[in-house]
Amino acid sequence: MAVEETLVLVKPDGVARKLSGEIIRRIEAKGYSVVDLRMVQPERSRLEQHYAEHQGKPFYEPLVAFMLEGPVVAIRVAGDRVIEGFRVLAGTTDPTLAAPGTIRGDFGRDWGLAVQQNLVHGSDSVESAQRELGLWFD
Ligand code: RTP
Ligand code: MG
Repeated sequence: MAVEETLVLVKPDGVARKLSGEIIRRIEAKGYSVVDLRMVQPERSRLEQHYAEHQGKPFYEPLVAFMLEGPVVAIRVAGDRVIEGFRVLAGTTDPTLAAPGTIRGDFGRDWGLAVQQNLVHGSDSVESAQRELGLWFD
């Protein structure tokens, strides 16, 4: 057993489309535990820290602008190998390419929307999870 914690964000598109409950349902159906949860209207500085690794990339500014469009739901999720496991539940970054059965594959929209509108974020390593959980939860 490798019990881990990860940060899941329901991004502004997921909140606006009222998919937060469905996303939490899938997390719990997989057997993971919701340990903490809050709705946040992030300020730019928090997003700059969250996405520090992407600064300078072409999609960075559109990504930050998109994340400022509305509230996000931040979820602390615990479970065995949950960091990797949630990313499998989410599906690959581009919703067009995400497999059916995944959150992005089932609900991600293809009609002219940018890749950043992909419903969820999940931490990608133990180090990222610790850093991101510290950023979104006190
Ligand atoms: P996330 O961090 O949100 O869980 O997603 P990820 O690991 O699958 O993707 P990552 O490479 O970390 O990128 C972070 C977010 O930036 C947006 N993105 N847009 N080419 C593009 O327009 C592009 N590439 C990435 C997505 O919102 C992605 O989730
Ligand atoms: Mg990432």
